[in-house]
Amino acid sequence: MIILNTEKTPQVPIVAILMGSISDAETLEPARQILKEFDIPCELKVLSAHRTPEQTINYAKVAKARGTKVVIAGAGGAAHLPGIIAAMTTLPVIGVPIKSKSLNGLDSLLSIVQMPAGIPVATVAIDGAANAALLAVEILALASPELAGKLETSRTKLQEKVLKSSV
Ligand code: RP5
Repeated sequence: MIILNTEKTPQVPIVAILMGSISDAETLEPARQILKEFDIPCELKVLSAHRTPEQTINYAKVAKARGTKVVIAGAGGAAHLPGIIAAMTTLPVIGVPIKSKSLNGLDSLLSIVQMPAGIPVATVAIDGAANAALLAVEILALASPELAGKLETSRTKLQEKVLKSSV
């Protein structure tokens, strides 16, 4: 059973939200919001596969031992961050391709999605931070009936919202 929010002890980041640059933070904000709604401790960190390769590798190497269960990694352009994280840990890694200025995120998408066999990165849509967080919740819910229940409620609310939007 995954232990979720414990107020008295320092929070282990159950989900790590990593980004290649602070310029990605706004795009990844929906992921932070959703994890907050599900009461899942997370931490946000800027780590670049290219600009801070050693720190990135070191972070990935110890993430599992720290208690992190899922990594969300957003990056744009030559978006190697999710791939290098996935290479250095067996934690599930969810990649978020960030919309880039020059190629509208197609570069980011292809960089993240085309991983070689053996090192998976679950890739969501361009700027798909919300789905990255929900996928992380779904993974965590496998070991948490409480979270699974919250997910069911969330789906029901979504259905109601869609049905109500009909005119
Ligand atoms: C990538 O390069 C980042 O993930 C970001 O999306 C992109 C541009 O970074 P900045 O030049 O805005 O720092 O590493």
